[in-house]
Amino acid sequence: MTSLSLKVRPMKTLDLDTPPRRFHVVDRVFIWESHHKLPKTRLTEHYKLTISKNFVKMPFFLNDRSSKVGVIGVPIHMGQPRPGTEHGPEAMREGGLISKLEGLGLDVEDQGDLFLEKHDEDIHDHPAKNVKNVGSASSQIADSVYNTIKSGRTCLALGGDHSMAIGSIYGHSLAEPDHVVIWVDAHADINTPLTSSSGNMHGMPLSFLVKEVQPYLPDIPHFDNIKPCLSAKNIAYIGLRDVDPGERYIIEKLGIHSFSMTEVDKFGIKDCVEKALHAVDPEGNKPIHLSFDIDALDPSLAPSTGTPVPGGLSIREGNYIAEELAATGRLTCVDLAEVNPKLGNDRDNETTVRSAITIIQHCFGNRRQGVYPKDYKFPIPEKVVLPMPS
Ligand SMILES: [Mn+2]
Repeated sequence: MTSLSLKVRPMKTLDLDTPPRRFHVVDRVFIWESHHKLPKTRLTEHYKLTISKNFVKMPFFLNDRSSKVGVIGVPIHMGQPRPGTEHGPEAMREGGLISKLEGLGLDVEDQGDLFLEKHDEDIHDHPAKNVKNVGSASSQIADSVYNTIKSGRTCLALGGDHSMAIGSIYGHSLAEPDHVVIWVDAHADINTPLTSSSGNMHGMPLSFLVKEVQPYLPDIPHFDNIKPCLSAKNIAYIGLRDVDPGERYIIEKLGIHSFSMTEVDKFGIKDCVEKALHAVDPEGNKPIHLSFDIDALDPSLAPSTGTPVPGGLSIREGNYIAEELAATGRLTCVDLAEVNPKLGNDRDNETTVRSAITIIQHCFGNRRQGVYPKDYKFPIPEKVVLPMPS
């Protein structure tokens, strides 16, 4: 067995002859869940340990919640004008998502697609389009995400356009009021109905959710069930590269943490993820909501999406974000938005769905170094009994 020396904050060093059996990582700090050498009274606490460089050799196991996933299909398209995002969940399932998650040793409960209420008569004189449809869908999504998280599962919400995040983040907040949000996207999606030039609500979800933005919103009918539930300081963006003037203004005014592609280029993805996690939750103990817009990735990796912007994240950067968030052990809800199988040709579709599935797998415990499930049995040959020599 490897010998490890672990520093327990603030000052004690433990010399261990065996590595910890289970652990998870919080912002580069490992929380070690149990070890026979610790006095019993102290086992109830979580020890914060700085870790030796040997950590990559240790097994990575998911905790209780992260090993159980509840999948919800959110076939919403009313937040934007291009038909097709309602087929996103179906495309990801057909791409083998569920069996790939099960292959990671996860307990997966696929709840199917939400049957979203459809209102043929929406409101036409509001600066935001389809408020009635998006409003009623949002409360359905919120209920479903709330129930999934309350049942002890990590929620995976498959979009659907990004207006889905109104409901998923609000539902998450009902279950875990303390949660923080990492928003990975080419766009900031924090337009108010008054700053948006298109009126498409997939560019506005955060404006309805952030408390400090509320004074700048006009009345939004049919949104009575959705309440602002986020503080500006609990959001961090990664991947931005197409931000409207009103959005940039509000990001600066409220001091929202933002790691645009410029910061990704300048500091590298490792620093951006580390800083983003630290910015939203310096203590490293809050539940995390990842809202991942597939258009955060470069269009070469995700061509089948409504608003592609060149110069996006590589698949390595996307996977890294996902791996690091999973490693916190605090990822409680993941949105994967804006896959639109009606855009582009078959090959574009395949590429987009493959990228989306890869990102999701890394959110749920897959690691590029390789993984094995907790109950993995290494095959050994049956014992051969050799005849005794006569
Ligand atoms: Mn988006």
